[in-house]
Amino acid sequence: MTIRPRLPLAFESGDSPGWIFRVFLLAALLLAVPLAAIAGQTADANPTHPVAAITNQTTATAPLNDAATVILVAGVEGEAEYQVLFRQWAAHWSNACQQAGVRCLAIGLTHHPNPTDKALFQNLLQSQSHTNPAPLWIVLIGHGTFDDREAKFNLRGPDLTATELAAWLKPFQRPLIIINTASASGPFLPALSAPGRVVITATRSGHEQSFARFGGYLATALVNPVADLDKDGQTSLLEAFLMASRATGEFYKVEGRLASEHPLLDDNGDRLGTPADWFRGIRPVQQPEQKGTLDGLRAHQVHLLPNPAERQWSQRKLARRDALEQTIAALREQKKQLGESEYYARLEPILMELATLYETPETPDSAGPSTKPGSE
Ligand SMILES: [Ca+2]
Ligand SMILES: [Ca+2]
Repeated sequence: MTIRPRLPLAFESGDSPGWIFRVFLLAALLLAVPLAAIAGQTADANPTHPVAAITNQTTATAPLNDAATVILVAGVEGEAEYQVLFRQWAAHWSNACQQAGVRCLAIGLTHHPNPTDKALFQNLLQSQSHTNPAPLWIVLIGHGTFDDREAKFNLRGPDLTATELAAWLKPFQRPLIIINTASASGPFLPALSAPGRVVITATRSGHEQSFARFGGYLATALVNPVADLDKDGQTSLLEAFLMASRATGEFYKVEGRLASEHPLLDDNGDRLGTPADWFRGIRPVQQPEQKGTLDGLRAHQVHLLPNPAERQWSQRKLARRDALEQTIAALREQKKQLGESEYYARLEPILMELATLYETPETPDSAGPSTKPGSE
């Protein structure tokens, strides 16, 4: 199977089309050789991770990539209608994981007073690899509260504060994707924002305390091909966020109600979230402050269910590709200061490495050392 290079999101209309064409023509020529070695890869076994009172869902389709893990945390439902909804959303996630061959661990779907769900969650996080190049997804489904000082996710038993979760996640060097779909989840975004992480919240502040519907739309958008805006055969986390945010807005519009939730995404570690309506297609056209990088690039590199070509890549190789794309994005932001010739001089070796990466058959050591999330 041949993997085709994609035009990095970092490119925009200001880049010389002719120059980009030349580099990608070279990449295309390199790719004329079938990647026979990739076709011969065998699937990794999907490891199981038995933890008390946690559902461990094995997969029907084992992944070729190193294993990513999704931890679903279902909070206290309150009323019966929410129990039905939260379980539906969790089922959507579970099905998506199964389809993708991704390990899915769930907390809060079974009743057990001891240990508390909070303790289970903390122990489960501690037991996860802190350095695996594969992403660790943390998905909170439930209700939240905010008392003007601290946002909390409401668990059975003791609640979980944004500050506590931030402390638990501090030792992790691996890519983290943290999605809090609860009401009043906004303060989780600045608390958890860091380089190498994608943070999504259902609300833009702690004051949006009504039941949030965004989580339901996101759970169904994750593997929905309709959300695939750039038509590369896979729905990125950014694309799912955009679709779910727009569906959420549409719900309130159709109901004739004032929207009580405004989802945000942060993936550049600047503690500032970007809403969906600041994107045109998959490109951000506005940023919270006129400095630094835009949100969206990293989230567009993350796919719960990659297309068949990307499923052949190891996580280390994907991480290198993603890091090169991030470097291009950072370089592009310096284009004016650098001047055109210096900009293209610096761009060329990066694009050459990207082309070589696409051309090189997958071997255990071909991708080189893993990139640290913070360096991407
Ligand atoms: Ca896509
Ligand atoms: Ca941001």
